[in-house]
Amino acid sequence: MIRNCCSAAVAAVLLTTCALPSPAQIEGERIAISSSHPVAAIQDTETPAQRDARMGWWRDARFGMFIHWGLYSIPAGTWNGKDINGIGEWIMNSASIPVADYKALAKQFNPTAFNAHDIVALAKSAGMKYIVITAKHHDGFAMFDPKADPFNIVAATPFHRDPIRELAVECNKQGMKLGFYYSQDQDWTAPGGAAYKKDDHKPPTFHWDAAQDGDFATYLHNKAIPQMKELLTNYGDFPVVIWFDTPTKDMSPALAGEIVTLLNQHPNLIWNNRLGGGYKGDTETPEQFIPAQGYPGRDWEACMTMNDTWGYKSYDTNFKSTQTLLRNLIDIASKGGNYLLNIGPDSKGNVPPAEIERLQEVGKWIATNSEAIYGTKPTLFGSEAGAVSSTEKDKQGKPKFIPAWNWRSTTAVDKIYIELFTWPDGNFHLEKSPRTVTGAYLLADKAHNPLKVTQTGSGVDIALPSAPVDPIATVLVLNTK
Ligand code: JFZ
Repeated sequence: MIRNCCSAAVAAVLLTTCALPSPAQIEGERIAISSSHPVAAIQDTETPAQRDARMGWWRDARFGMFIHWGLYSIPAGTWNGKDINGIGEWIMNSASIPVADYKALAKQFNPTAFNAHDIVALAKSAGMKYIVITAKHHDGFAMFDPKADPFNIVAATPFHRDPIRELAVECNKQGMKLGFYYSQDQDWTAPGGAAYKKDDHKPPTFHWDAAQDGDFATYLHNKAIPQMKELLTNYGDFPVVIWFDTPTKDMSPALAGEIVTLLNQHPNLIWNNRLGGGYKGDTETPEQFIPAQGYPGRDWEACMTMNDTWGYKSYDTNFKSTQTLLRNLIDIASKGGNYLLNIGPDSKGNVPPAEIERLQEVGKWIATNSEAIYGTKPTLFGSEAGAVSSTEKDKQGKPKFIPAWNWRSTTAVDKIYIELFTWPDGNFHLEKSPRTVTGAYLLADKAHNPLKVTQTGSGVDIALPSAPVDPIATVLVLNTK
């Protein structure tokens, strides 16, 4: 019954269990959580109080900036004169670009307009509390300065600068937190790196260039793990988050355990549920959607794009409105999650103006209403979120959740915040209040002028002025006991 899960590297860890790893089950792109793995992760051993302390800043933050930036910003969605379908950072895979041709892009990468100060200031002005940037995406190109592997922005480009270091310095100066996205499993330019089948971006894996063939464990030992070590130790207080992605079946529990051994050396680190090998990580990561009820009992973060791509595509102008983005933030906060909203800088390092504009508009609202977002608890109500349809079905054939887009709610110890998306005529009526309401005012009203509160049995009525302060969302504050 001796299994290789007790390899020397693994056994060196203090907290080692040798339960037989159940094989990771792949369902679509999600790897099912297995109950046992060869190396105990911090989540398996910490007390609830330790966990609350570790997750505290992240839970309060509610809003972060995702940055997808790399060589794919050069083709920007076009290869050999043809527009390539799909998300921009997948262009090498979608267009089956040979490894040598893709690697050659590095010689042209000179993003002299990149300005770490401005990007951190932009995140701040949007009300974001942390940034997560692609240190290495599936294309294998490192946006930092690793000794492990020369295919990186400092060694292989005329730019010769390390934007991750520059961001780390600025984040320190401006009081922003910084995390790194690292594609630990797919690496399309390293021999042995996994590659999802193109078109649907799902398993099984395949290669389109013989230069990709090789052994996955060797790739992990020679490139991914050494690079992650460098990322974890060379950037001062950062990263506070490691954002893994797209695990395949290649990431066995034993191999993932080697990564966990490394992560365990950084006890404050937060990492997501996409490592693979059966590790559940700290956070659920719904992508491009907001789960109807959040994930009760789990921390979660919805990551979303502003248009239809993560990495820059020159012709994707399908931007969501500020109203949609802001209401997403509120909706997510009301369900106890975080919103990780993406920007995709271009090949010069410029952030698209449409993205800057929207972030600044969101930030304007937050400047007035931050109290209703940061550090709040989820809604005490159920019905305002909507109802399950008795007739309509969703993509998985489950009853469809129909949201009632008229208000959301967030909670503080002695306050209930009501974010009103449509303005009720003169009066806000609550059929049933979860707490006794002792007073009310509009958050945008600096004087906190009291609004008339009338108790109606188990419910309550709040008299409102004739027009909303902000047509996207006006926050009504209920003082409660
Ligand atoms: C992944 C990446 O492939 C993509 O390029 C981007 O970085 C995004 C944030 O993450 O894409 C995924 C990952 C997981 C799912 C879908 C797309 N999923 O779980 O449904």
